[in-house]
Amino acid sequence: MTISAQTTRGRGRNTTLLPAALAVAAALALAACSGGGGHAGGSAGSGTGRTPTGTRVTVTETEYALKLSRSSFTPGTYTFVARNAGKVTHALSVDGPGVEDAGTHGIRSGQEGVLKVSLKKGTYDVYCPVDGHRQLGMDQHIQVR
Ligand SMILES: [Cu+2]
Repeated sequence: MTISAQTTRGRGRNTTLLPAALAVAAALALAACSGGGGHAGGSAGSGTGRTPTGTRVTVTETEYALKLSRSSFTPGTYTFVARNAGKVTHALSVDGPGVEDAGTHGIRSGQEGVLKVSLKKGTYDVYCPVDGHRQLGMDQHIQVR
């Protein structure tokens, strides 16, 4: 991913010299911040001044299971959108390296909750913090690598 981004920007650099070089430096700084994990949303434009929202992951919640829209994760920013497709109130929490007790409020049936987290390499626990739901199966481990 990083390599292709640099190649694209490298072409621009040949046409104009100094401003383009500065733009490349800025772009690289931004790329370093966002961790290079999620190219889905943001890398198309110049990127300047945009707040990265990260890779969107939909989590469908039912009684009593979680279904994630993606199974492979690289370090970076993620926006988890928890969709309650069940009948009782659920919520979504993420726990792991650098992320402690991050969670949504209670999400009623048919509604959505949003949780933005920054993931590093390691194992994270994605679960529903409503009493007993985690033990009933609303619990998934994800590997970030
Ligand atoms: Cu729940």
